[in-house]
Amino acid sequence: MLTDKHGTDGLSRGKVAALRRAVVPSCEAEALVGFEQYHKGILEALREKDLHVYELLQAEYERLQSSIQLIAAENQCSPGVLAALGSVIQNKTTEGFVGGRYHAGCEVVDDVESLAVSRAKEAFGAEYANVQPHSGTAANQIVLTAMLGRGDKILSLGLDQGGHLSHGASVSFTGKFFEVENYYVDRQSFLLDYEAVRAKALACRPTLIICGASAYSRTIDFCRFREIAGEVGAYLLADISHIAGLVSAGAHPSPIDFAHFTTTSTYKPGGPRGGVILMGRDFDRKVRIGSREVTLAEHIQKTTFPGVQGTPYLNNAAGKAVFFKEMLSEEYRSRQFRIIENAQRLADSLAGLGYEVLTGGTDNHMVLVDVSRLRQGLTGAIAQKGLEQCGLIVNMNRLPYDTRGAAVTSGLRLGTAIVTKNGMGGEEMKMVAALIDSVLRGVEIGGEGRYRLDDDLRERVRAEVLGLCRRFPMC
Ligand code: DSN
Repeated sequence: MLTDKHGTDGLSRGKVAALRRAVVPSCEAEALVGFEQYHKGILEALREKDLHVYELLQAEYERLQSSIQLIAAENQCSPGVLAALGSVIQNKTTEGFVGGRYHAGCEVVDDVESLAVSRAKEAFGAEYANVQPHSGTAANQIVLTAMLGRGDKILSLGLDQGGHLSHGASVSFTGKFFEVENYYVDRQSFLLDYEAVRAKALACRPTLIICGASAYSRTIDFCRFREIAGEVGAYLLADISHIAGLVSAGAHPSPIDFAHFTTTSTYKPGGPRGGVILMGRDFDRKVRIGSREVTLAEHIQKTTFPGVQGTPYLNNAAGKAVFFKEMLSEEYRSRQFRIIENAQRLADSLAGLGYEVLTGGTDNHMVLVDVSRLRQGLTGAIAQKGLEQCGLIVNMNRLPYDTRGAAVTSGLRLGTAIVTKNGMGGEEMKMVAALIDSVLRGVEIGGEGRYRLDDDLRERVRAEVLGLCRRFPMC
């Protein structure tokens, strides 16, 4: 059975009660007490059994509570998602999909996976959702394995232009098994040039086009990409990992009915680690695989298991179910618009302080800054390390046409998802921009990547960062 059309839309609590009676026939009340005690004790059990790991987890918690997280690829999941991830459901082994499992004892996890599927479909307005991919990269691997033969051609945005490793980089499996052609952003505006994408597609005739990026701060025209794919007879894959939350909330146009396949990681929009494959109107389109005709959805299921993955991570499926419900809430949806407002305020504040913000601003959660234009010798690497010492956590990023390598870079990529979740607004974005500016103007730059940060400057910025962290703790 496929889960696409057959997910349990809103598994009622009455049905859950019946399911519990079926799996625990005679001791329902005791089972409930046992469940709560077992899980309440998990941190204590870890402290008792492995103090070393316990203290490392504690240190990570403290790091997060005392620094400002501005990495555009990061987000912060809720305690509810954490609880699902750390529950006994992680112990269940099975293979296959709901209705076609290869192990006994799946009556509970089947409902968990079905719930995650139906909520994912609702959150993204999709006809099909597959919550089994272990990551966004795995989701892409499944789609590429399903739709391409060895040596078939992909057209994608290059990694050094803002694309992603799994979109065809030579160092990834995609570059190894497929022929890859890239399209580029415009050299002056750093914007996608759709006419150039079309010309490249007409020239190279790819089997599959990938759109979506990990370092692009402007709206992506998925409709235009589908027109181009249609013109050359290619499949279209939209990887929306970075903007999935915005798409779900309507804060960025959705690719669901334009792309044949939409993929996303689930942690970037604020859920558990993992990936999802979604499909809109093309989900039941027929394709010939060998001698059989199957739908695209059926083909993706079979390629997920047994094609690419083994047993699904059912604790992640539970975490995804919790997260997709959160995505449907008014709080989550309105937050996505505030994330963009905060990114725009951060971009404007940095531009006002003399920074070169790529494309002149942002339409999403991300701000790309060319720090090399600020001062002679300043690189993304120095900026990242100097800011880290002051509690401002960012990541260096190669910019399109960057002359520096990936370990040095000319750019920084900043994101506003976490600071927004923790309650910061426009005024705080202005303060954060000023703190970044203090560090980047104050850092002493030596030769060959060396730098020195004055102790007083570090302590002053650190104190202001801690003040903000206390006002806006992790929630
Ligand atoms: N895809 C990488 C990034 O955008 O930084 C990791 O999430």
